[in-house]
Amino acid sequence: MGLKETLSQKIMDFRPRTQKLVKEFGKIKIDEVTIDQCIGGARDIRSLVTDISYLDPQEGIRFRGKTIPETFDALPKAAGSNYPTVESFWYFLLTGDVPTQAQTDEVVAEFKTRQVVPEYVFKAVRAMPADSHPMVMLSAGLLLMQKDSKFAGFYNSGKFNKNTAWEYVYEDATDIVARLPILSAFIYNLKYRGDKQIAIDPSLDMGANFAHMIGQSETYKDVARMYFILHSDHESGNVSAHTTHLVHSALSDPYYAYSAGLNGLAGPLHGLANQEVLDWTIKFQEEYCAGVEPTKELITKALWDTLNKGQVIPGYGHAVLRKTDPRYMAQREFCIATPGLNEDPLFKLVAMIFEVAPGVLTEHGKTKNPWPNVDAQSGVIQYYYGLKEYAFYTVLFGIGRALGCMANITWDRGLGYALERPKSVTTAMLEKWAAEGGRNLA
Ligand code: HAX
Repeated sequence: MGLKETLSQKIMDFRPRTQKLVKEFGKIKIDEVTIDQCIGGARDIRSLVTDISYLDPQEGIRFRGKTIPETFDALPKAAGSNYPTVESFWYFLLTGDVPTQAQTDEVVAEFKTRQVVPEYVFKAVRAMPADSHPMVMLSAGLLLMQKDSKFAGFYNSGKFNKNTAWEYVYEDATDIVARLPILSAFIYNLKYRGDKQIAIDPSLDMGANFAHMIGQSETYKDVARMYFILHSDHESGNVSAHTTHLVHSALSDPYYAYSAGLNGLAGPLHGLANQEVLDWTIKFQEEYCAGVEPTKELITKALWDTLNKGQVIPGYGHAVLRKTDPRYMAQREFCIATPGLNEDPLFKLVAMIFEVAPGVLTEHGKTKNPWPNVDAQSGVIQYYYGLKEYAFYTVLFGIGRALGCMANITWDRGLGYALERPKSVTTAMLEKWAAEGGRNLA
């Protein structure tokens, strides 16, 4: 059975579970909301459902029940590599099943038929101001392709049917996942390589082809595979995933939805943090280490200088996690295991920051989590391989995050999730309920 048929079967089998929960247990309480959650970004309120990944504050992310090492271990590997193909991971995220090599090969072949980005997109992105941020180019380039949306076509056909709508989301989702690396490589070459474009190599899997299209080395193929998988999904409450889910809940098609998700990813408290980490680290080298080796004392001073200016330490802290992000650790292990990279001064500096920053942040006393997140480590690897243009790093994140966001909205439609519409209250209402010791729910 191919991916779509397997997915169809899974969705049909799953539907009664969601339907039963709503019908028989719909009024069972699973959470309550406090004033600080209401004002403080809905933190921790259990009001989203996804079976694709789960983020435990202590353990970190599990994709379909598997930790990061278990996921890497279980999936079929790319030819000649210890890393799985992104395509096998896509199959796994969508279905929860580890694909066989034959099933993986089918997805690889399918991506090739879907990955072609229309010429008008390149033309339009080329016409954008040269100093546009690459995330603007990515989001706009994706949105331009909306006219090809199969979901929108189905909706407008007059034959729209809730039961089969997910199939059209799946079609768009797969097109988007396959096309984004091509669009991103185009943006990279346009902005940073004098518009010297490299054609798709149809013999390569997604990660390897991306490396090829941005003129990268053999080793970078694994970097791309690892990076896209690690950044794919972090349950549904983070800004990019939640935005995508929210926008799609209005039955906006996946192009609208993920373009919006990318705009959220571009925020410095979210995906753009990887760019900020490199910026902070390079500036630290320039300002504090001119002619001298970085020391823990210098790093401590630089961290305090940043905090005393009222700024955050990029790459540290997390809204859910309360320990070092396993995505940070997976990348750190890659650095340690890669000859050359493990001796790289920037990696050594980031490793030294890892030794110092949690203590400084704990002493500072504000953040609930003084440990590094995924963004604290990812830029160093890119920089080492010659991707020194760190404004591009969030684009790489965006390619990976598409896997999670697109798998999630395919399931959203499969299970018929409702239009998202939380309720607002006024500050005066909060003040009244505060004075009364809580809202009278009777
Ligand atoms: N440096 C300094 N202060 C920090 C901090 C950091 N790295 N992380 C949190 N704080 C501060 C917050 O600004 C907040 O201060 P105020 O009370 O003055 O507003 C306080 O600590 C409490 O925050 P928190 O509850 O621990 O964290 P939040 O859930 O509010 O925010 C963030 C989580 C990730 C946004 C936050 O830790 C942060 O800004 N980190 C730096 C930016 C970053 O690395 N972002 C990437 C996160 C991972 C991700 O999504 N990647 O895409």
